[in-house]
Amino acid sequence: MKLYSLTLSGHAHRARLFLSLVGQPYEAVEVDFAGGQNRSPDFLAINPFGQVPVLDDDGVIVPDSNAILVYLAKKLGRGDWLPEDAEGAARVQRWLSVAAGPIAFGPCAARLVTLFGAAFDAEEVIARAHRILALIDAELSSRDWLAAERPTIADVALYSYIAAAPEGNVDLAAYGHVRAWLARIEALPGFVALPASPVGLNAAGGPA
Ligand SMILES: N[C@@H](CCC(=O)N[C@@H](CS)C(=O)NCC(=O)O)C(=O)O
Repeated sequence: MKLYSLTLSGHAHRARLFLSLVGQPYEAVEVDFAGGQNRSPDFLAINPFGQVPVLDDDGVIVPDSNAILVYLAKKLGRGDWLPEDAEGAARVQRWLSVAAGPIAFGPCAARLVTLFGAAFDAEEVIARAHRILALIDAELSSRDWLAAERPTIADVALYSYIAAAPEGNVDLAAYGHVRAWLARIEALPGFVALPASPVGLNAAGGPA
């Protein structure tokens, strides 16, 4: 398997994290965004959206981080990470939607402002991040994992941008249940971290 990736991308990290958690060997191909490779004809042929991550499983091309998580869980027969039953699958899907919605437009967008100078309204995306974090914290007050009695791809999908939220000036201090859940994910065998960047609340010398 080949994964087209970008080291600092939280979306790509979701895929790398899950590949590692399930012990699936793969070749990581770093896409040169600064050089415009994601807009090159070759890359647009595999993902017309010009985005990473994209999985190439021996010619089966799967763009989109959440689609990759679903594909891998199904392909590798990992029903422990993605339940087969209707209720279990729906519980997971609910959180994949959260990952593609309020997480992408909240903590992910806030980090894009500090890390890449994205033209979002920082105050608005930070406020959006806090709204979804408060909801997730309440959900995690009564259970260890988001969608089941054990970790699923729902936890993988939400992890990266919540762990990196301080880089977008989103303080996690008020969300004790979320921080405990992050630590549970980080303790899983095969966990790999999203490389830290010294921006936002993690900036050397204070918030930036
Ligand atoms: N829905 C996609 C979003 C992926 C995404 O936004 N990737 C960013 C990097 S974090 C990207 O490639 N952006 C380049 C662009 O949109 O031009 C997914 O879940 O994979």
